[in-house]
Amino acid sequence: MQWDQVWIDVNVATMNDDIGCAYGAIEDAAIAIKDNSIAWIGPKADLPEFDALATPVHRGRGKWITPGLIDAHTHLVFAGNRANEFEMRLQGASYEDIALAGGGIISTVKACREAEEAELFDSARKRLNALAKEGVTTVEIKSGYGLDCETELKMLRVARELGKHHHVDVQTTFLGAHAIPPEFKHDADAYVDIVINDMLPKVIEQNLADAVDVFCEGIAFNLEQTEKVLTAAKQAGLKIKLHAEQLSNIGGSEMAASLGAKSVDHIEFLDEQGVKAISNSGTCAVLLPGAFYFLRETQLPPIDLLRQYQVPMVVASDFNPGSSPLCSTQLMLNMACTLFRLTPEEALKGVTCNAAKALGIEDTVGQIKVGMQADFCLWDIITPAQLAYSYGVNPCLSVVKAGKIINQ
Ligand code: DI6
Ligand code: FE
Repeated sequence: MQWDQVWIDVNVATMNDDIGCAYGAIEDAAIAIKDNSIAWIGPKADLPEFDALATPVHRGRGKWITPGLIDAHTHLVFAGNRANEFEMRLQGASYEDIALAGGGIISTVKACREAEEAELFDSARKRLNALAKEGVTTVEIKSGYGLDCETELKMLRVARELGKHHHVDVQTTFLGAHAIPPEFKHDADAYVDIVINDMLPKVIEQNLADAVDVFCEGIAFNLEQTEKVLTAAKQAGLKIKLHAEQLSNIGGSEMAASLGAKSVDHIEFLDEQGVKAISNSGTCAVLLPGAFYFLRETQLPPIDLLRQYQVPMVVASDFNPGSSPLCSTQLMLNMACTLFRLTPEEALKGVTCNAAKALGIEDTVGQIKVGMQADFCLWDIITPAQLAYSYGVNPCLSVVKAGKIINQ
């Protein structure tokens, strides 16, 4: 066998369901890499003979390997911060009160419109570095703090550039319909027309987005407006997803499911009918415990129903300056378990195989399986549950991205 590198003395949480045990675990395993992909994975005892003199062999000293982590929902590109609103909320103002008074998303919009592209890039790169150090190898980044054509395109360009200059793969999402901009305060429909007829064609022409998202909510876009945007995006061949049922239930998830959305995100207020709908359409449920925690929400997402209807559950940071200024995918593993009562295995699926599904990239990443891209992390842990159990001392020892060992 001719391989580019081999890993031995490792336990591997493949996250491959076909293996038929928790975490798809293979203890005392070996992994062989060829041309950036997994060429062989299995018990070390079964490893075919290979030219050990010509092949770099890495030893994991009995530690665990998992797929590279995937953060499937972030708003990583933004300017400024909203610490003042945090203080207001601690004095009793609600997230919705602040948004309705012209703060919230709109205050970040003002900062982003003023920011130079280079400034947005530099701050976003720092955040991406923080995620990468924790083992993230793929991240989704949304626009949505521009709300005018120029700034939305600027945000997406920054997100695309980050992907080109960083080992972390970036999936970009156009979220032009994130909030109603002040200029259209009394005519949201006119803004939706601009999103569809002005912004979306440019986003597509410049190949700036892999998917389109909308904030479907009482304080943002209604069902009809949301459907228009998602339908236009779908017709243009883009993947679609939705911020839905975060603060109330207005049926966004069901509508998104009927259009074949990859995911519905937040979904604290999703009911059984909605869960059935997303289950039937193969739509993933993206859980965002950071926003739940930071906004001190009390309505829990319907975890038992999601389990009952076998909806793939995803865990993501929703990293953003307003509702989840918590730049840590590892922290989300812990919060998904403590706040939402996911098992550590469910949480880890949420940042690996299921996160890949939500992004529509499950054929290349999210599991350690022959033929998939060689994206994985070596962790200083003796049981996979430790990834969700403890937080603060980063257990990430090594990151391999597309077969390359990353020094960071
Ligand atoms: N829901 C959220 O939690 C974020 N966006 C959204 O639609 C919040 C974004 C922000 O407050 O800046
Ligand atoms: Fe979000």
